[in-house]
Amino acid sequence: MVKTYAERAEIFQNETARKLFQCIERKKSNLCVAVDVTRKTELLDIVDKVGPYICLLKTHVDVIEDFDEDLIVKLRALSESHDFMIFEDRKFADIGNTVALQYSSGIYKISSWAHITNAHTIPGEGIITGLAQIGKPLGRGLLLLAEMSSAGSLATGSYTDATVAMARKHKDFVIGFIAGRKLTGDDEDFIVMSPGVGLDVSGDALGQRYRTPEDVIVSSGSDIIIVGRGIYGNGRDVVKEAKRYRDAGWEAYLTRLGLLK
Ligand code: UP6
Repeated sequence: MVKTYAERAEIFQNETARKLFQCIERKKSNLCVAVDVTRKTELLDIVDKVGPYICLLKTHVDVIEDFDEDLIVKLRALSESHDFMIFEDRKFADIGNTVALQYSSGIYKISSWAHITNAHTIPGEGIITGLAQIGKPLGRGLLLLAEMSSAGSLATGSYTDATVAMARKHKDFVIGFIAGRKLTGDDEDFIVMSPGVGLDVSGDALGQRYRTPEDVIVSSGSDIIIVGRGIYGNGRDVVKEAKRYRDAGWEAYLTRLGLLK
């Protein structure tokens, strides 16, 4: 039996995972929007527009040219007023001691504002323990990159399996995976977020590959669709596109539950 988001909100030890599932259920949205723009005002404008339709905002804070503290204050205010959580897609990839510093310090102080961040598993388990030292006391959640959407990704097969094994050892902090599909059985629960989702094109010129919400959620058992340029790219109407992807993601979820068709 496929569990509902509301049922899964009860299962997780991690506070961020529980809150995310509650938010998904409240807003009837499994849409995470990835806003990869380089100016603060542009980022805030898009987030304000799509905020009502998303459960999660994914940032790449290091691409913002005019980053300052005020951006974080405003993003947090939007996260409160529109009711969504924040995921900084930092893709940490170093030894535990270094990632702990990168997570807590420097210009961005990611751990102080991002509910969720993520890490590659290439360095081994120390990357999780390093990030957990900072994030766990704050109630944050970590996603492991078990697969990637880009062509020729090396995160496949035994690498993906070893990543799942690492997650199982840190269930209080690791809440799930970046992957194209559900990686575990129904007896254990991890959140799967899938990037590389688009309804109109099949890829970009730099190796990105797109699949539809139906494909990732119904056929592959993923939980959250991550959509970037499909919503804000090419002068698109961001509100219209956010609603379109929210509806497509929710319809796919209802189909997976057997409530549609
Ligand atoms: N992302 C991927 N694939 C991965 C992991 N992360 O595309 O395997 C991230 C990118 C980008 C977003 O860093 O922020 O998801 C996808 O954006 P797009 O929809 O505009 O292609």
